[in-house]
Amino acid sequence: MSEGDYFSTPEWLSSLVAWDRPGFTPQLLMKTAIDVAIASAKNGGGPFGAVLADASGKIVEIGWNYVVKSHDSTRHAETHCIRRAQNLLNTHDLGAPGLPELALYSSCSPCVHCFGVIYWSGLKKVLAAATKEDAEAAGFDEGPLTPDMWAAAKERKGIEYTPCFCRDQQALEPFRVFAALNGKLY
Ligand code: AZG
Ligand code: ZN
Repeated sequence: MSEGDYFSTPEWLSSLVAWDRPGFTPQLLMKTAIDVAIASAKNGGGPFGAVLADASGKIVEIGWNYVVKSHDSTRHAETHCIRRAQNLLNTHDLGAPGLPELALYSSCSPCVHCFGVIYWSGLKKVLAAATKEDAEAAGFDEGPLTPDMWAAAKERKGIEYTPCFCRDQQALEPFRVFAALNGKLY
């Protein structure tokens, strides 16, 4: 399968992630999402990463931004992670009874497109490090997402959103790496 394939994991990412190891703290899970974002930026992807973990702190799936390389405007990190997890777990509903409680750790606040994907994914817990403003300062268009939309997602679907989680922890490094490598903005 090619590196651009949706469901395969390139070597430059599989070796970076500690799969199947419970006990990761939320801080370590976010660090992993940021490390995925940095690796993505260094390997021709966009500077965004996401990790889906269960309540024991075990990584279930990862996603990274590969919009430009894969000619796919929907291939944002969070959307990629959710689609891979749904494929892995054989369900369209990541909140289905019988599944472990799952949380999405994103290196950056989800854009309006990923917000929509999260809304219908069944996920109930989302944490993000860098902010919409950080992504926009780096040149990305995050779309017209406002805080009241997260409030509506909580009210209608019970989705808990935690912004600025570990924002101090290297959260801007993916953007710095991407800029230093003259990554293509879109
Ligand atoms: C993006 N924002 C986030 N959070 N994630 C991605 O993959 C993106 N691509 N463009 N803006
Ligand atoms: Zn997005």
